[in-house]
Amino acid sequence: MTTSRNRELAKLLARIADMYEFLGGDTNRFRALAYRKAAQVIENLPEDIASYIEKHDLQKVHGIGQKTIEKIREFLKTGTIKKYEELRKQVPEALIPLMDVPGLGPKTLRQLYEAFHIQTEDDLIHILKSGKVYQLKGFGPKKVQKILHGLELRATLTQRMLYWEALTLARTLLQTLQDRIGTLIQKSAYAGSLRRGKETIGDIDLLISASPQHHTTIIQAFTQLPDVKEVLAAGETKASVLVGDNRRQVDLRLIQPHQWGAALMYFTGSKNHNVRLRELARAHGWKLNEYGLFDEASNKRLAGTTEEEVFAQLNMQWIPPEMREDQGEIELALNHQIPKLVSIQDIRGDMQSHSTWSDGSLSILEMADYVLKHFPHYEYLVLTDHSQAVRIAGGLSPEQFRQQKEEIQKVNAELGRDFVKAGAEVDILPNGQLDLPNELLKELDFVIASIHSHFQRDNTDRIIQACLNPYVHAIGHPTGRLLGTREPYPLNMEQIIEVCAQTGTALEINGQPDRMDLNDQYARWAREAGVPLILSTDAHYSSNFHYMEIAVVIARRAWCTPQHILNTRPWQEITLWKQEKASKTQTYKTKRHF
Ligand code: DGT
Ligand code: CA
Ligand code: CA
Ligand code: ZN
Repeated sequence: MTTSRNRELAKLLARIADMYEFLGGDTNRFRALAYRKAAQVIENLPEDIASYIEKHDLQKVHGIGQKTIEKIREFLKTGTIKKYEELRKQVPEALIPLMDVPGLGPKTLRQLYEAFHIQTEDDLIHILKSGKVYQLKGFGPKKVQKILHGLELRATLTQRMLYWEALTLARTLLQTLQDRIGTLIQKSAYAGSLRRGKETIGDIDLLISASPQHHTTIIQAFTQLPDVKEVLAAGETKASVLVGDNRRQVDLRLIQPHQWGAALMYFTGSKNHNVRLRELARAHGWKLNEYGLFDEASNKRLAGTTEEEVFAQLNMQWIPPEMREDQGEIELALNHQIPKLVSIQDIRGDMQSHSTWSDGSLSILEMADYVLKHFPHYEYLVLTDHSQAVRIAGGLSPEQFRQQKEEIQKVNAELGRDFVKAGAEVDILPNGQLDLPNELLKELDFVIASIHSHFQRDNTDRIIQACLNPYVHAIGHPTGRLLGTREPYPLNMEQIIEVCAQTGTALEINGQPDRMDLNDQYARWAREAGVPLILSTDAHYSSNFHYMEIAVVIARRAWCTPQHILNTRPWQEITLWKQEKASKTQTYKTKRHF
């Protein structure tokens, strides 16, 4: 089952709505509403739109108009909607992507466009900063500040990609090359910040090892890949291109097979890590570069075919790429103390996911089916729908959680195993209290508490109060940041980690591509303080379950072994851990007279 097409279509329909709204007028406003509604319906369909539209009457079941349905069929046939191409020509091109910036909807942009004829982002920033904008209705310093801040945050992501965007792009490109000229390729890999698992990626660095006689053909195949928009450079052993609508830069370097290991190390970086390695080599009278490890005096080649070989020659253990940041890993490798980092194989289940009961797109059975098919080694899936305070996400009342538990039991009976666990993502209210009573929390298999409101204020106390509840097992997306759109709320993370350690509360590493929350640095602090971590995807769509890779990469950058991650344990052990957590919390509260 795929919903990526649904999302693409939903985005396109929402864009059409944006265009109509920007153009303005009563008829257009009405059209915008219709398209926006269709976008919402399609985003939440339980199955691919192509098969869904054949089985169901979209007009009768969802109230989508005939005209819109025609557009959907057009998309399914052609991959685009002509009307959209028509409409976007009537809107200054540079303004279209700005419609996603918080505080800058299509209506606000139109207002600015009509008053000041802005055509570009620079025009907009100029007007906002000049003060002229205050003549307009509804524009005060607060709103202007918000927009400017949103534009700044956006800029960070137009210059760099999210980890997941880069990873999927790199894999697609390598796979296409493999399909087209696979027989010429000996080895291929992505290197650079992507291989190290950084949260944002400047450009993608691809390496291919192949016999020199094939280099020209490979470079040609690379520059002719389907999504290449511009070739920046193409030489004999390297090329740079811009790919896709976002024009992401991808560099390719061709490596001779015997130099593969040295090149992979060199182009993986980080720069600081490489500097340290070269120093170590020099101390032996050797030199290390992208071609190999050589004796300085005789120029004799000592190693270079594989990374392992180079590290071994330097008397070191192989270092996982996620650790190559010169933060102490070199010393560990010299002492043969590199930890065995957690991998996706160690994960026994997903700890946060949403079904159609709240804002997810799949039923509980569909979720379980998908997960069992794609992650056959998982032993459990924790369902954590929202609680009632989170209205826009269709949060559940205590009564609904109890009804949901019955459905979970039915699904588990059908699966013949206790696979789905009844959890909740309980909202931490503004006053720090929880949105569900303890009587219910007690009955649940796992409770994650998260903040979904009041992002401006310092939320340390709210989170600490949640930790003090014996039935709260973990804090979800602890900092609340959204890469590219929202800063973390003010938080004293040291204090939170301390309280988590004392009360036995776990912290989540949320694998959503724009959350990655906790980040690597905080996760490292948490690990060092003995705070258990849970890895989760926060899945709302079937494809989201694959975000576990993201959570794992953050944990690896934090040097976590399976032991540091709660969901590497069988469920029975988690049950025992929950009791431990409850009693630890009680002890802490007694000691502190809470
Ligand atoms: P990014 O692309 O900004 O996210 O970060 P990286 O780490 O991928 O950096 P990038 O693409 O400039 O280079 C990839 C790797 O290649 C980098 O981590 C280390 C290596 N490298 C590239 N250029 C140099 C250089 O001039 N000197 C050294 N020592 N290493 C380099
Ligand atoms: Ca790079
Ligand atoms: Ca590069
Ligand atoms: Zn949440």
